[in-house]
Amino acid sequence: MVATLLSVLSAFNRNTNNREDMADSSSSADPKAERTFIAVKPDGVQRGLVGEIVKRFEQRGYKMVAGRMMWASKEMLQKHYADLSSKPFFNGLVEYMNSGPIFAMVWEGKNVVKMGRMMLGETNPTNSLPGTIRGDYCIDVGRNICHGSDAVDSANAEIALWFGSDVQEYTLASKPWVYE
Ligand code: IDP
Ligand code: MG
Repeated sequence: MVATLLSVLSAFNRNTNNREDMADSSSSADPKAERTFIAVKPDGVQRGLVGEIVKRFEQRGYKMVAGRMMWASKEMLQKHYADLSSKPFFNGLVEYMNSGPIFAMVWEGKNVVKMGRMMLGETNPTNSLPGTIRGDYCIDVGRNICHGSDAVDSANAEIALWFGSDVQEYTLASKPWVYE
């Protein structure tokens, strides 16, 4: 009886700690557990670039902890892009993002928010260097094929919006070969 109670208590503790870890996964605790929200936009999906974009994050050594094909509602996209609601391109942006399915992902690893943005390139593909995703695969700002969170806080908010807590906790076998 006592043993059962103790094991229930310790499971409760583990769960509580997990929730704290998840909420705080991008900052203090483990720098290797920083997370970012990356999405292949409808044009990237239609152009067959999902695999290419996934490959680049995998090759770098990052860990995918969530990934799903989704056709986002306009309401969802208005929430996701709320900070841009006053921009003249806002309605067009929501239409574009709602024009087909996207492939939404969460990637985890050291500095993944900043590195993810560098791997994507500049917002306007014509300013993106070759070698970046936007610099290699697109031209117009309104068809820039991928999204990446711009800061740790916005990443956590976007992950919560798109995936809630449906993110996988696991260790990649390659971890000791990627991190010293
Ligand atoms: P980001 O995606 O690089 O973070 P944001 O400024 O957050 O860039 O803009 C969100 C998205 O809105 C861009 O990725 C792009 O699809 C679209 N966008 C940004 N600026 C323009 C513009 O001037 N015209 C049309 N679409 C734009
Ligand atoms: Mg942005």
